[in-house]
Amino acid sequence: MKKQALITGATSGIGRATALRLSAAGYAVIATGRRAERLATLQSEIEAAGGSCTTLVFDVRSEEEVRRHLEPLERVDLLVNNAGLAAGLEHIDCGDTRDWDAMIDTNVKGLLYVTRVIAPKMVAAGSGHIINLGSIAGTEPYENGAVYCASKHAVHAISQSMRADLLSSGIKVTEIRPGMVETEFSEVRFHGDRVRAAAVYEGVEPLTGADIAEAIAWVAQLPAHMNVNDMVLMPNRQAGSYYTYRKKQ
Ligand code: NDP
Ligand code: 8X3
Repeated sequence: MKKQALITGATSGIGRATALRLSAAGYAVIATGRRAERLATLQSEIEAAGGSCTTLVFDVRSEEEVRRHLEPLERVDLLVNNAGLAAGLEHIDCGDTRDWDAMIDTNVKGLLYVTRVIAPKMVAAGSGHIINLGSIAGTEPYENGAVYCASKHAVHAISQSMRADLLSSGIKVTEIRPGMVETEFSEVRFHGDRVRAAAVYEGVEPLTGADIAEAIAWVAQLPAHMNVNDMVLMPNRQAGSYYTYRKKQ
């Protein structure tokens, strides 16, 4: 029987690439997100390549939706808590509280709701692996990013505590903490402004969703006695939130 991998936020970017990569590695994929059409396309792509994919359409911000869709799952061997976003880039005195709610409700509470349903299944099975998508923003706060950085600091803290909580059950917890990855992330952050989003990646070759998926697939196939607690990944021209070398165009 194939191992089951549940990936939240599989309609785009890192989550979509991870679903494809884990399917290629032999997992039966359970792909989730809010955009049903995107999930249907992903499912067709995976099935055309001979893989197995089921899709679940729900919003991780709703505890009721999370429970309704995930409680019926019999087994999950690998959970990739990926769904998340940045919304806005402003000083704290100018931020939109609706953006703040979206980030905290998705990046922190959504991750917790999903974990609360899946972790007991792993504990009962006596095995499992949870991979949380953190960020370099989880240890390096930057100007204009107070709430996004706070949400990823929360993911960093939750990942460390979860690892301790689940030690005796033999469940691995890994936090993947990327720097700059070109996905729909910046377009979402700038509320659909593609020009502003493109400027984020000007003069630098960013990582891709497939790069992060490769790291996730590697971490997931390690022997049972070996875990990666925390992995930081950046483009070779980035050294942190404030240090990016950009080639003049
Ligand atoms: P994308 O915007 O490309 O993908 C985000 C995914 O999250 C989408 O599939 C989206 O699906 C899903 N999502 C967002 N909100 C919700 C919600 N309320 N309920 C369910 N799903 C939701 O961005 P990335 O792939 O870049 O981001 C993935 C993760 O990686 C995030 O946690 C992000 O913080 C993190 N990250 C990204 C970095 C980057 O530079 N790109 C760097 C470091 C970390 P849908 O809209 O269909 O619901
Ligand atoms: C995404 C990376 O530095 O743009 O988490 O916030 S950053």
